[in-house]
Amino acid sequence: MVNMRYVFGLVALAAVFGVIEAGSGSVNIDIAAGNALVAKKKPEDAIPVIELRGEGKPMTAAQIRALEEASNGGPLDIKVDKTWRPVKCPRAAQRLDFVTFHYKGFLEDGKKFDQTYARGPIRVQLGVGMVMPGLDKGMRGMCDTELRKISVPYRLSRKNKSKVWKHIPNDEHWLTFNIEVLTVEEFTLERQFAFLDSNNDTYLTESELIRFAENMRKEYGKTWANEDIDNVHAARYYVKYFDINGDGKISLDEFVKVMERDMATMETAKLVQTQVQKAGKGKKTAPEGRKRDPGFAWILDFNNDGIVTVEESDSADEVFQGAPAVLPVFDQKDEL
Ligand SMILES: [Ca+2]
Ligand SMILES: [Ca+2]
Repeated sequence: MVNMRYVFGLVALAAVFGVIEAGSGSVNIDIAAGNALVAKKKPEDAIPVIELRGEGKPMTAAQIRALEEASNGGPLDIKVDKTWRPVKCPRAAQRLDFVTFHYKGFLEDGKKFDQTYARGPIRVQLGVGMVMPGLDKGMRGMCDTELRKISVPYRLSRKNKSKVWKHIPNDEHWLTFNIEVLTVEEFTLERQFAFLDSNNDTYLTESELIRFAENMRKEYGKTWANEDIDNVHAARYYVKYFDINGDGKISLDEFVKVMERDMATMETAKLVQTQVQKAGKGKKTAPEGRKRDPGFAWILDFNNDGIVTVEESDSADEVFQGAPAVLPVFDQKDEL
């Protein structure tokens, strides 16, 4: 659904671009050609917006988006209105923190499409693809009990359909969320382990990891970037990656030890990268990809540099069919 007042505003904008011909009955969003036309036409040619309203087909949401982004000079970003902030903020939410929140969601015309107050709050981990990119970004820095109004443009509201997000409209140009954060839980390895240990028995098993992946997809629309990855293979690989004493399951101690080992390696990689960057005088040399996810997808970062490149992700379905290159072998004195 598209707010009509908004359409008129954009029609006026389109007229400025010179892309709408009065009476032609069609709307052509060819910005480059439009700019060429603007150069030739006199300013008054850009005015007949009112006559246009009744004519031609209404613009599609995609056409309006193209116009708006052209006038913006690039993709649109979220708008954040800090409605209310508590005086005390024990933890401002950062990437990987767990945030529990309520939302009321509104369409462009101000109509409420959904709210979570009746069915209970949502808990997500930030920065790992559990929530639409616009909200993930807009909730950074929020504190317990803080209120924000976050407006999310189309491109940043895309999310696979899932149980938790099933009420989010798919074709809305802008969505506005009134967010109320209940709690921000700082990222710790213990908390990450508990998040993966869904049956709360202090061990992670293959079947539990498979269920975790299934649950992420069904509930939050979160999937592997490489859809050829087989959850059974990935779970087997994951257990081998963490299982120090070889009993086929992962204890909290094992999890923490292997995570800390990897995080130390990542720190070193980052330091080296910084040195290289300095030596290269600002030349861009850092690997491109997604930041490493501390959940099931931790095992995707094969070279332990903290970034999951497209190559790493693309090769993962094959790699997971074998054994990890680095096995969790620690000093005998450290044996659990
Ligand atoms: Ca368990
Ligand atoms: Ca990597």
